[in-house]
Amino acid sequence: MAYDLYVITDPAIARGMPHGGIAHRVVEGGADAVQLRDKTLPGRDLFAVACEIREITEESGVLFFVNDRIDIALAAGADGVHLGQGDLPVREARSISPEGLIIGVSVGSVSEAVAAESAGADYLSLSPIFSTTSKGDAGPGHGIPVLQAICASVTLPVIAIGGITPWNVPEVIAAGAEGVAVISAVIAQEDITAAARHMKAIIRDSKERVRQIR
Ligand code: TZP
Ligand code: MG
Repeated sequence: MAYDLYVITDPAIARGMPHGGIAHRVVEGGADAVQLRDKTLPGRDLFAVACEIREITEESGVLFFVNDRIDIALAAGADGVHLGQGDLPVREARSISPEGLIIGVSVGSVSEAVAAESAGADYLSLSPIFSTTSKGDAGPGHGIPVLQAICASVTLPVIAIGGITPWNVPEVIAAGAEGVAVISAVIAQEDITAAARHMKAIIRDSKERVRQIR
């Protein structure tokens, strides 16, 4: 499972580009995973968009996640669901999921990370690592030391999210992150495909540097 470049869709940040258009462009730019995140769409519309992204990602073997809504993830045949600390608990999500559904969980501390791992999560995201304006209630960034502490405390892959840019990817990967999840650094850019490609190259180089050191 590759989580190197994980892109979250948000039409408001992509200057009105619809979810499907964003997904199409980031897949072309080499994204490893796409997450559909929309807190405004009614369930039926969210389901239609999820089916569209499922098709786009399936053709290229890109992982597809739905934020918050395990019902939509299951109905659309997504690879997984991404749950926050206020969403359905991992154990309950697991109990209603078919085998193989990937469950990602947002965490903000070592204790939340350890709890999510023992509850059966498949990957974790430290949220937010840096401050961001893309999520109103994200709160202050936890910083690199918390990322390092979480990576040292769990065996699950940890993805960093919040305020990630091409400039801070190297320190995030060096701290132990398996990948980065981004909104604005990719989808707020004029050329979304090129921005994804650039980000992916930086992640690949950063991982290569870490491999050489270890
Ligand atoms: N969850 C935690 S921070 C965040 C989400 C969805 C927003 C990340 O957006 P950006 O633009 O990459 O900082
Ligand atoms: Mg959530």
